[in-house]
Amino acid sequence: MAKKKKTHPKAAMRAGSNGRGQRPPASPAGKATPAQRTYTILDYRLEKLSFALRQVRAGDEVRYEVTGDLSAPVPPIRESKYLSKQQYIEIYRWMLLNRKMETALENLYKQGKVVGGVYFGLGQEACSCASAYALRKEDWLGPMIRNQGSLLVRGFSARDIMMQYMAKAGSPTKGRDASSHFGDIEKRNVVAPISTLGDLIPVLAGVALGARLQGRNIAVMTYIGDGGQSTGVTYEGLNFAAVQDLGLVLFVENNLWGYSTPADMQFRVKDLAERAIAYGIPGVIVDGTDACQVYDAAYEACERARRGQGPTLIEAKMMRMKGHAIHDAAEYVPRPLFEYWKKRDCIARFENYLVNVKKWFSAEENRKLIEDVDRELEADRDFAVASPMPVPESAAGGVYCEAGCHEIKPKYGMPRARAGTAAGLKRTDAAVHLK
Ligand SMILES: Cc1ncc(C[n+]2csc(CCOP(=O)(O)OP(=O)(O)O)c2C)c(N)n1
Ligand SMILES: [Mg+2]
Repeated sequence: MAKKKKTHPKAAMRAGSNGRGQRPPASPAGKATPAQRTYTILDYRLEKLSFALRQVRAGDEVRYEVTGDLSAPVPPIRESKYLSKQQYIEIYRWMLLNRKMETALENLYKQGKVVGGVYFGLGQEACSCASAYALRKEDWLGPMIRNQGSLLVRGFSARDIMMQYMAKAGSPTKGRDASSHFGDIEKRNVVAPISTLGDLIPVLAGVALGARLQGRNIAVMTYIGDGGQSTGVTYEGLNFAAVQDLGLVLFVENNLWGYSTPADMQFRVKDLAERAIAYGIPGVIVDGTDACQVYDAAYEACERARRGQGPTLIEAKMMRMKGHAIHDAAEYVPRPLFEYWKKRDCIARFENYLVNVKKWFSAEENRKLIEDVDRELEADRDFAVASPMPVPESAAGGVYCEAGCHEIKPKYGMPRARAGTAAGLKRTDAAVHLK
């Protein structure tokens, strides 16, 4: 006899978690009473998500169901307060390149040309590209593995990224790493992704502190997922940045899944931006599929950072439209959720906005731009495929310290530190601790 499917009592308790629909009202009128404090979270979205995921267990089987309304109309793009027409088009181009490069990588993997796995940011291109676009040359970026679009915006080419995935001799790590663990601390100001979730946060805070010691306030941007934000080091790094007023711009990429764990089983707050309250820093929510909202929030946070006013936490809500990596078919994701987010595709909506809503761009110009991206990508892919693998002897290089390889040069000037007695503090150059 077939087993009757039953909802596990714990699962039933979890239904609609993240506090949705479970909070007591602040007061009968919905306003705070004198005994309650209120906090503000800036919310740029034009659509509030009204669904939740619930776990259903039947025997050994665990699956997820969506509860709530998935029929809402697709929201429009929110006009940017800061972007020029030209900048809109540039961001659109980066997003296209990001997506097309990942499609090319998927094909290269299927052709057996990729060494290791491939990680995708499908559906998250607006978040990667429009956020990094807000950085200036002197600022710093610490991308995570899905932020390949951020790497493109920051000056790496699709060729670099494809060569890296194919472990080619000419790749950024010369064939030593088979995914995106590479950066550039000399020219592009990019810290390599760190796989240990959350560790980029204190590292980037340290970069901001380093610049501060050298007399500058810069913006340092990094990302953490809905899963990774639960790590202890996220708290430590962000709290340190908050206390020191360091210019950290932290994008919490809430793409609803951490591996196969839905966000509803990862945290109880309604919005991850609420975490900012506990750090004593501004929290902002954006629709991560709207490049304008992402850019505006990033721009404001970067400006704040450069004024020396400290970190900002920006929660970008979106959906990881593929599995964790290429090996993961994401069978655990309820299909209607994919359909819902497919309608909210960040590139299709942005394209429609530029061509049909703003009419800044004719269909013909759009076609030319797409062809141009395709041409660039094909040339990069062909170059990457044809380029050689590292010679075996090269594996011995870079293992032991070579002359000058541990020398860290100050980037913005010599550190300035206070010296002297408490009564008569004066500013001096103090490079001594760097030696
Ligand atoms: C400290 C730590 N714990 C666990 C892992 C293994 N791990 C790698 S990615 C991942 C899921 C991350 O989910 P999320 O932070 O939501 O990012 P997403 O993949 O959705 O972008 C886990 C658990 C890790 N890399 N580091
Ligand atoms: Mg996630």
